[in-house]
Amino acid sequence: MTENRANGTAPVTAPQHSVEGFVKEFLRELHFGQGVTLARASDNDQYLALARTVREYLMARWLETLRRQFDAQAKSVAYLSAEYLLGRQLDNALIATDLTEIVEEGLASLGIDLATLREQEVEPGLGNGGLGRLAACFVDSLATMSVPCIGYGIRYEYGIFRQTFVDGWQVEQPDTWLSLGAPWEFPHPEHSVPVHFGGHTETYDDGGVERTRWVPAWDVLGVPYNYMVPGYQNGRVNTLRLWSARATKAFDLQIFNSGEYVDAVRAQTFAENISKVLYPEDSTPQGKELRLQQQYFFVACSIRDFVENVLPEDFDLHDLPERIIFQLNDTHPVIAVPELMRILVDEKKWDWDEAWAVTQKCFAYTCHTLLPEALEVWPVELLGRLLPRHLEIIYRINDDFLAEVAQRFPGDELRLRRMSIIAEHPERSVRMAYLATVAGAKVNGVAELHSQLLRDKVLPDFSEYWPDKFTNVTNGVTPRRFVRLANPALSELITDAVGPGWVTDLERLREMEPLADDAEFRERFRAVKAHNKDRLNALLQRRDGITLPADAMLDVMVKRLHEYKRQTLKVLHIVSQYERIVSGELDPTSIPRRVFAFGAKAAPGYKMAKQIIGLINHVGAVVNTDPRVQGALTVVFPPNYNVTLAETLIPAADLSEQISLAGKEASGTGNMKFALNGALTIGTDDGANVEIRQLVGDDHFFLFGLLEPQVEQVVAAGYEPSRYYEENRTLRRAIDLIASGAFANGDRKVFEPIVSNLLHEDRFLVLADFQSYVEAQERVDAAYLDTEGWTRSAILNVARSGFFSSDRSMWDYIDRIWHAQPVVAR
Ligand code: 26W
Repeated sequence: MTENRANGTAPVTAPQHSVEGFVKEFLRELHFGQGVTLARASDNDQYLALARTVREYLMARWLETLRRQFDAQAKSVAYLSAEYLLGRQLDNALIATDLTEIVEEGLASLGIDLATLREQEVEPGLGNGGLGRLAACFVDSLATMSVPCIGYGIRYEYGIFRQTFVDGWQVEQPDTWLSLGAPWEFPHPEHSVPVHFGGHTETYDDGGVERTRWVPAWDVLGVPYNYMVPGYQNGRVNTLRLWSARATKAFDLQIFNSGEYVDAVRAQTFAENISKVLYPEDSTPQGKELRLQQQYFFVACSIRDFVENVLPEDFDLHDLPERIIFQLNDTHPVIAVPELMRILVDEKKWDWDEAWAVTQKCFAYTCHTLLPEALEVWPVELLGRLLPRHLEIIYRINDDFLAEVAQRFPGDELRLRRMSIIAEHPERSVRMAYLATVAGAKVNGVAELHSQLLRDKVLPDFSEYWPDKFTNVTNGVTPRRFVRLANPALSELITDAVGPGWVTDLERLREMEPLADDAEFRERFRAVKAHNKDRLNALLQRRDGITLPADAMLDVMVKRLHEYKRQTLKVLHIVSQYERIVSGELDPTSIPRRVFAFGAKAAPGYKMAKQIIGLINHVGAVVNTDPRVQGALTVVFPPNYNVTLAETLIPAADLSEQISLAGKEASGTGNMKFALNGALTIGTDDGANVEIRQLVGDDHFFLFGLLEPQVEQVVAAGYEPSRYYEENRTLRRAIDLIASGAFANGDRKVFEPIVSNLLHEDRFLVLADFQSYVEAQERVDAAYLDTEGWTRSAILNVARSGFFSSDRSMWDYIDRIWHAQPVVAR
């Protein structure tokens, strides 16, 4: 694909959809693409040739999609996201093209095992967690639904760090995902876009009108890299366009002129640093200059690209809202708002009001958090230095907005101060969520509870001011990757039960409900779980040398390590079970054997999170080897949890841990993946757990903990965690055991920060919810002993979770926010 605008008929045909057609093409790629013979080809050569062969099958569809879209002049969704956590591409492309069997057979005829080649692919980990994975699910759904969408983001050279453990402590390694070749990307340096930074602004007289121009100090080039986003067996391929920073010619000249050649070459990398590395912070933005550079870099490229390359040449920008909606994935791309204003007002010379009217219709904002510390603010000093014109534009937007508010609420000074986009304390800064809310046509949260709290707690003045602007779209996950691809055995069972249509119409899972009462079906369902556990066991052995005990309940908590998610609550439960066993209070043969599996990365600078990882590993080392436990409890923590590991871990799980403090987890999406794969949830009334429980039913969900309004009350009454410690013997003994150094070779200092945080601060009410959690876990144990009852619940979890397809989320966005249409084949 070379030219966005091209609408000529491309004489491109896919290779034959047959074993012979595939083998011929594969060998051609191996010989002419990789330059090796089969006899000499490494696994990596074979993988690269395979990837290129598979993408050839997608190419004609991609070109045809572009042509159709151009002809239809339809409205497109431009999803602006600083993160896309895509996962491996090969398998997804294979299921999208229905090539899996052909490829398996074709490779086998050459003596090659498809599974071996799959393992070669390093997933593009261009995201931190939920928000990045959601973006990947959404672009998958839009392609599958034939809705025109272009995903815009950053091609980080280093994605999320690779996590290793040294003596149980997290050590980060760089993620070199590009080092062995990147067969899924299409670079287009000829479509590079310049992006400017720094400098100053000046006004000038433009035939009697005073105008402003920005005189930037330096610039970089954004090089687009295109990725295919194949729809599921629908002949459609959308585009994900990620930007990579390069030094510009002008930039080169300026520094090369100084005569310091070697320094000049080195300085060039300064520009290229912009897309060098993904910030591994999750939920706590650090306000770093490079991060703001990244944000502006990718949105400036994206808007320029859409306006100049995607739209027809003679396009009247007044009609922009009919052709585009820029969806802001959290506040990270919000600088796009003043950028579009700058283009319209400074470059196109429109009136301010005219430009603002169009801009307000082109953006919508999704908020993904409730933690106050996760709401991005940029110091005015920094913003003004890096983007002086944008800061002026933000000031003007704020002035106009506050003038409007003052008219509606005369004399209400406090309200103006509360609603100002510019915060004065602790330092003058721009509240990006407020800017997004003022500029966006719609603002949405990501689960019912979250959207309600967003209205009532985070943006109350704004929701009072614009009640209709606020809406909810509950998150979803793509059934292609998280059921069809990740769980082939369950997929086959479901297809047997309800036919193949469920993959693109997930509510059809409902038709399975009656089968929960069918003993034979339950038997088959258990066989699927057992098979998936074997598959997980084999992977963990290969990957980490971990062996899982046979016939154990698999209890899984996988998500970023964050205090609000409360991995410590889970640890306290494990330690307490262990303590009760070794003290003789609990007979280990009286409870179902359990494997506690963790997966979690901690932000490298987040000390407490790293401590908690150390604690989990150290508890595991003791519990797993104590003979008194008799194998009743096993803790496993495979390092480097990522999308690829999730695909094997989630289908094997019996129990899903969703135990955040009520009111803190915006939605969660792992919770949905587990339910769809037949795990039961133990969870608080938080995020999308609320909706999961409503749908699957209370009898098939283990609810515990304070409800959100109760959390408020407990905190307001002056929460004292030490009281729970003193009053609850089980809790006290668990904490005392950690404090004693039992998990640190007797060293009491190692985990002292965790203990003292729990006893004296406990921001996330771990101790307050402990008893309720333990009781819920007792209900889990009892339920698990009733094998038939448990299986029935698991089947009902699958059957009733169709709502959590990201296809449904996309229809909701289309209805409530985008008003875009699918483009169907003509
Ligand atoms: C570095 C700054 C920063 C700040 C916030 C980075 C990343 C964030 C995100 C908002 C964190 C995130 O991923 N949020 C998650 O979004 C998911 C998708 O909507 C939700 O399911 C999770 O509940 C929410 O934590």
